[in-house]
Amino acid sequence: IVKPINTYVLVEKISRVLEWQKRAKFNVVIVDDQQTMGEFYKTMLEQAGCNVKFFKSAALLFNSLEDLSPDIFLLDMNMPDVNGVEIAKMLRQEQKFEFVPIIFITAEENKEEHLLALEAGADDIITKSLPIQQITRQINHRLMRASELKAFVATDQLTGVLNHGQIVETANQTIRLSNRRKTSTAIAVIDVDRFKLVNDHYGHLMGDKVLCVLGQLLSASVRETDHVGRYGGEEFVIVFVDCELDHAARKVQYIKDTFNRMKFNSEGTKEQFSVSFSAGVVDLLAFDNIQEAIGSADKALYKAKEQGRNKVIK
Ligand code: GH3
Ligand code: MG
Ligand code: MG
Ligand code: MG
Repeated sequence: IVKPINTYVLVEKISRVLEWQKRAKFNVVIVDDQQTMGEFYKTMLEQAGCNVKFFKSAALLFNSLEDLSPDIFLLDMNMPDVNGVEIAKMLRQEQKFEFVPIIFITAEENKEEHLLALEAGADDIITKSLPIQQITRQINHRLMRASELKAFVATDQLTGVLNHGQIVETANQTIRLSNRRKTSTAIAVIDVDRFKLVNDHYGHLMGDKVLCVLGQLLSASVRETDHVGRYGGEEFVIVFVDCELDHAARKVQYIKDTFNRMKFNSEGTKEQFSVSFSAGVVDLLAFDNIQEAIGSADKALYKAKEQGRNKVIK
């Protein structure tokens, strides 16, 4: 039984008590058959800076599922048509939601029921009898952990840029978006020149250092909305969002010159040396998928290598 609550007064209080970090706008999906309950959590989380979608039944949720990319699901357990445990099972079968945290907020106190929910794929069970501050803190904690994990899984550990899987996925999303909006997006494939020699002359650790510096230089040189990833080995990819091919090529040329001017100090051989890279740049709009685009950028890159390296070709 839910007591009537003055949502707004309570929300005010909670936001002040929690001093919720607003750094990220999290997407929250709530499923609860009770309008008051759902709206209560919705308002509370919106006050905390989240984007919230509230559904009153499983059917309504599954109707919109394709368009959702939630950072967390908050599910009620007992609902008249399809209950929360069944919803959790179905969500866990979708690859897209495999790792999205599922929290049950429920009046159900029966531990057996809780166990079933956990087995269905839930991460936390929170009972509605808990103080509201406790509930919100638990949700917040789960969101923070999930976003840390997501960032960790997406990152290349040597260089700090996106890893192979993530840059490919991000580039594919960008292709779809720019095709729909008819905006220009360019992609650059960058390959360090004669990198094998760097390893052979100065050692693998020095090679790693060079890759790390290049990754940082690339990240620092592009816009916040662009994407940098390590495609593999000594190859990097940059996705220039909302950017004409010519502009992207000039930008890569500029980064190339900056990189080439950098001096590395080899402790082993007491030598100073510099490194160059070659790059191929193409317009993403000309391609349906990222594999084709990268293939074409690779061809341009190959030309740059043939023409003596330390070059950018579009
Ligand atoms: P090119 O100018 O034609 O690109 O010559 P290259 O020597 O750069 O090309 P090649 O593909 O022959 O060599 C790439 C080298 O990069 C070989 C591989 O051992 C090295 N490499 C790949 N990943 C790493 C890494 O994570 N760290 C280090 N230190 N070396 C790496
Ligand atoms: Mg209910
Ligand atoms: Mg290579
Ligand atoms: Mg190379």
